[in-house]
Amino acid sequence: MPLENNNLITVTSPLLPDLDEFRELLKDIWNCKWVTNNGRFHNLLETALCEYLKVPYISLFTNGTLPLLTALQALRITGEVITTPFSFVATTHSIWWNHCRPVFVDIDPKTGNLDPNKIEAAITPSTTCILPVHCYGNPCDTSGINEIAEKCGLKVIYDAAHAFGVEKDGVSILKQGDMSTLSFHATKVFNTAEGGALIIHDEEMKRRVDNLKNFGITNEVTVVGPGINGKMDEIRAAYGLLNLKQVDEAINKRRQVAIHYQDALKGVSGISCFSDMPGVRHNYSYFPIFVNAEEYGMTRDELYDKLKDHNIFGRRYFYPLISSFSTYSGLPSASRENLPNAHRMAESVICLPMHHGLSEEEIYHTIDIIRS
Ligand code: T4K
Repeated sequence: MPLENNNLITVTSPLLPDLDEFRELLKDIWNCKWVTNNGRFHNLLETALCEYLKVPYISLFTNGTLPLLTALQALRITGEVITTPFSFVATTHSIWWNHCRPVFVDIDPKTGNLDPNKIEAAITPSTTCILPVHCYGNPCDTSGINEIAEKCGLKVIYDAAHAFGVEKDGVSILKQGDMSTLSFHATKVFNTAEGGALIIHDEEMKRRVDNLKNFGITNEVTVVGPGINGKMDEIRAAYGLLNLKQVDEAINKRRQVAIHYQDALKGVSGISCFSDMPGVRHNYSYFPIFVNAEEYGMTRDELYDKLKDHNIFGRRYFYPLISSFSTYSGLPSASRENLPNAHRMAESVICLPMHHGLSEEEIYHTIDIIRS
């Protein structure tokens, strides 16, 4: 773990609050001595995020994995859950931790997201839920997914860990499905160092989720269910409040980085990237490129290593596929033949450095290495 990484170009870098302003908020916390359990900054951040994200209810968590676990609990999901293999392991682990069985369905190569056309064939009498991911912040085909869910009586939980602030046709994509989860990890567009949230559509469910993340406690002498401890503390909430003030500026800077990459890589044979999706306000959380080894004259891994040799640390998100890990590889739906598009994407992707702090020099250094 480098103490100073100034000469490295990393895949991301956390958006940090202004230190003086953070010190002032820390003084407030020190003075009132209320450091967690629904404190003032926690409640202020919930209100501010509802306003920013244009959603009715939010429940803050200590990371982006606990909201996934809690959403499955809150909706009492059992049996089989249809999901994507092309994600971070937390998505599938949350299903496993709830003693449910993940069923992998292939992705759409145009978006990297669960392909609705392939979902119905995977539904069995045990299926109760679909858990798609808005991968890289690209919105899923929510109408296709919702149509199947309605027809078959399934719940939908969107893992929106990458999709902070993403809108489609002017509406937050967090409004889709029964619930959506967010991650506020340091590597995300909006971060509280560690943190996360669950987006909820009604007051009764908000109460249930708040209760589940506080051990199931309703008052000093009553515990109504086997809850967990998922509460966000005051220090992270204060950090989040300050970061929220600068997140739009950070997204704008990310957009500029994306434009530079898109323009400069357009003509490079064997390198492709996603096209802009019509009507989508993107957050540019990642910038994946896909390497066609034959056309490019170098494999994905050779390019990845070459970038590293020049101190540019991209990441192969999401390689290997979740379905390839030993916990899941024995499942029938994990077979390679069932997931051709996911394998192709996992084997060709490199996420290039993408964050608010990249200089033009760093962007063009990366582009030059890819072009050379
Ligand atoms: N669902 C999805 C779809 C997700 O992608 C994730 C998490 C989750 C659910 C679960 O949310 P959380 O429970 O994590 O909140 C990262 C993150 O740990 C993880 O949050 C994220 N997805 C996943 C895609 O990526 P790594 O292993 O890539 O992180 P790391 O430590 O290698 O950092 C990457 C680069 O970021 C470093 O090279 C430098 C930079 N960095 C990182 C940290 C932590 C910094 O500059 N400062 C930092 O403090 O996993």
